[in-house]
Amino acid sequence: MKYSTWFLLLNLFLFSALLSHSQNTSKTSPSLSDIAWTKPASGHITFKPAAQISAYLVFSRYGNAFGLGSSDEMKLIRTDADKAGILHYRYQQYHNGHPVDGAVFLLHEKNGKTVSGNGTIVKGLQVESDAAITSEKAIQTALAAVPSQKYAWQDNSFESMLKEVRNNPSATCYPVPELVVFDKKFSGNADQYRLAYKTEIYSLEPLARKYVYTDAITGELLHTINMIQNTDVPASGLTKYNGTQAIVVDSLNPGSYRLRETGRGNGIITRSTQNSENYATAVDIYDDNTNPFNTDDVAISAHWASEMTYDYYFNTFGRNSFDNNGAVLMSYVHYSNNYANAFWDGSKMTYGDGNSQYSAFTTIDICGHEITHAVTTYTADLIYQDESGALNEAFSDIFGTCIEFYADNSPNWLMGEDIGNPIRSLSNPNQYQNPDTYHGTYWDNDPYGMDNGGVHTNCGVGSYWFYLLSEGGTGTNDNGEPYSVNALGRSTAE
Ligand SMILES: [Ca+2]
Ligand SMILES: [Ca+2]
Ligand SMILES: [Ca+2]
Ligand SMILES: [Ca+2]
Ligand SMILES: [Zn+2]
Repeated sequence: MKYSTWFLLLNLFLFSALLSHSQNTSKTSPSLSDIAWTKPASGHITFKPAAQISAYLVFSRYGNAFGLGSSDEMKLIRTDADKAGILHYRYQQYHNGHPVDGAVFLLHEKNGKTVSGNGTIVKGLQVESDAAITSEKAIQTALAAVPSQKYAWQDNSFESMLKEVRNNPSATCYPVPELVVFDKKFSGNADQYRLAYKTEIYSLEPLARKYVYTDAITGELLHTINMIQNTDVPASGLTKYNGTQAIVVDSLNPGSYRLRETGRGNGIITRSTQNSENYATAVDIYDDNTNPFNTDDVAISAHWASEMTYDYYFNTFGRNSFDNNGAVLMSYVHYSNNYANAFWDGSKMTYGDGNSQYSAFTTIDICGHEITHAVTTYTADLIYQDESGALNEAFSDIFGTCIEFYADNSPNWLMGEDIGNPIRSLSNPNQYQNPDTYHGTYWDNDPYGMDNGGVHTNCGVGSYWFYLLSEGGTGTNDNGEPYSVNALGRSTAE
């Protein structure tokens, strides 16, 4: 064959390959680059203005281009509108009908056109569709992983309270394993994922709420995630932190008032577990007059802080409580004895009175921190582990501090200063052994698994980022790189 003929054939071959490829592109398998700019590393995409596609059509039309196979499905689980008129569609990836844990993708739409998207889609999954072990076996494994003197479903009063709160006579804390597609590192690499039972175990003694993952084929215990998001804060000091503040209470009759209100969202309720760990026997906080309402300074602090947190989110972002749907802000104070901590457990806030070293955990920055965990659960839903967990903690410190600036007449960039020694600093994380640089000094790899991958340490990086954005600053980071950031001001940064 002459060289020129060979060359011609090669060109024909290339051209026909190109043709068939372009046919694929336009008909059976459109490419994402037709409609959007992508940043594969971050999972962030920006839709081209010419795309003109509504969020509802993105996955049905471009599923292949996102790496979805015939066994995959993106299910819309939630839609939120924000003040800027942008609709946020939250999609959960399913594989063989099972949710892929952590694989959530958001599409943001304005005026009926998708403008951007971000999140995780696990491409090329090939995971079994059916379990080889029973859900009873998964429960046994999960119970062994979370030993307890008393599980929540073994406490009759707790169970009856749950039925009442849910308004559902069959509601129970008894675990119901759910089949999910899971990788304990949430890596996004398909070959790391397997079919697993995800079982929620709620223990009252000791207090624990955990997701336990069990391999649905081998029965092997894969992973546990601690779902109680707490502020491990050292504290000491005053029990009444902000002097006399305007609060709203519930008037039962002229001589009886209690720490409840219904004006903000669907309400704010602050109660006491009376130094027990039993929520079912919690009581309201009463006073026989309102001037002053002074029967329980610790509870009043939590109530006021909840009100200020509600107002901050509403006035700053137009957000109606943590779920943007008016969810009741329910706080329990005087939890247990010598309890130096506070936490959001997925539905309510709980505050301890502290111990010999620290005073009660109902300061404005700590209350704001805990309620922000609830906001995070309903928005970014950052997995409470490793770097996403550190961001979860950072956002709680950031907004806890913004709420302090909003409501407190002596605000600062420290966390927990009013319960004694501050526990963290946003302006100088190194001061409390937290990093200010990604993987920098004090970065915690949590080798012993004490803190979900160092979430309460590595949060310093995100917190310092927000501090610099707000206040500006110059210096050299732990990588030897100089930086100089102009202050945006806190109200612009938030
Ligand atoms: Ca209302
Ligand atoms: Ca009084
Ligand atoms: Ca303060
Ligand atoms: Ca503070
Ligand atoms: Zn926290």
